[in-house]
Amino acid sequence: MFPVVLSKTISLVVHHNEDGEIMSPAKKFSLTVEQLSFFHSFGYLVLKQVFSTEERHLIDKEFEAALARNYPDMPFDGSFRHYATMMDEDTPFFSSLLDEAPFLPIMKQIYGERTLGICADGNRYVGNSNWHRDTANAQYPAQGVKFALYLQPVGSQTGALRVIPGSHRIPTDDHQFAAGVHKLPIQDVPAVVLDSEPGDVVAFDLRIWHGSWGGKADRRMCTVVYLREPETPSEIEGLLQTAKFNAVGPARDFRTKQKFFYSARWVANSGQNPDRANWIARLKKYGYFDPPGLVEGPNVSEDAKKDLAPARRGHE
Ligand SMILES: O=C(O)CCC(=O)C(=O)O
Repeated sequence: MFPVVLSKTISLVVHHNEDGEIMSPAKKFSLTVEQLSFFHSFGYLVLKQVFSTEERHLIDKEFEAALARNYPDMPFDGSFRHYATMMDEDTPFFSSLLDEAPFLPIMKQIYGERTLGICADGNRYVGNSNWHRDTANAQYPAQGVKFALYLQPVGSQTGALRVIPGSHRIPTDDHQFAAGVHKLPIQDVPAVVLDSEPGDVVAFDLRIWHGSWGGKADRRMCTVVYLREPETPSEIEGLLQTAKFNAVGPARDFRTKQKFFYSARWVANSGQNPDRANWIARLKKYGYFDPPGLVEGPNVSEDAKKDLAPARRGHE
């Protein structure tokens, strides 16, 4: 494992707690040259204690609210994964993590102006996650980075993320490698286990081979996801595939009450966040928001659902 202590500076962004009190200033982080080089070569980083105790409590509370909103009639019983986007007014602190520090400054180091903020969400997992890549299983893989926050301690026997270092660089069409990974029990694939404590963040390239083993029902994890702006026709296709998946995947695979991925409010960007405005303008240009169901509005058509392959992700 490669634990990382980030260099911290103070940002100007101020957050309020549930009582409206000003919280300690949000911390702004930047990666060192060595950390950036490690990320590019090996495809992951563990960022230790990014969030304070107060921030962690706020995240826990917003997580509860978001998940409860999406399953009003189906309390979590461990039979399937629960999922909720966390980008709206009921999760103000977590929503801000997509638009602001600590993740956005790091992303600007990794992708520069090609960074596109895509989503923030919460998950209640059930059991193991089979080995998979988040985008590179698709014909046209999008490139991106996921920041994962495990809300409980996780280790090698209790559902910590495990990654095959450097595997984000393996070509999509290397089917022999994929077959080799899938032949072995999850825990026997040579990999690095990324132990994590509440407050830590595990960052990984979406193309890296990853999975988890030994987790019990209700392993709680939030993510913040960015993509790299596409340049070539096949990269544009990768972005559009992601849009199509996001449009119907959560409702279909995780039976969420919410039948859209982005609220009308998120897309309206009423807080006038300049970075979000910029992402939305660029995403619109590619037709990212076009699939029915992606943005709050008329119901998703059955045709749009049928168009999609089954869940791309390797977990329930
Ligand atoms: O924690 C897990 O079980 C897997 C997480 C994962 O695969 C993901 O977020 O892409």
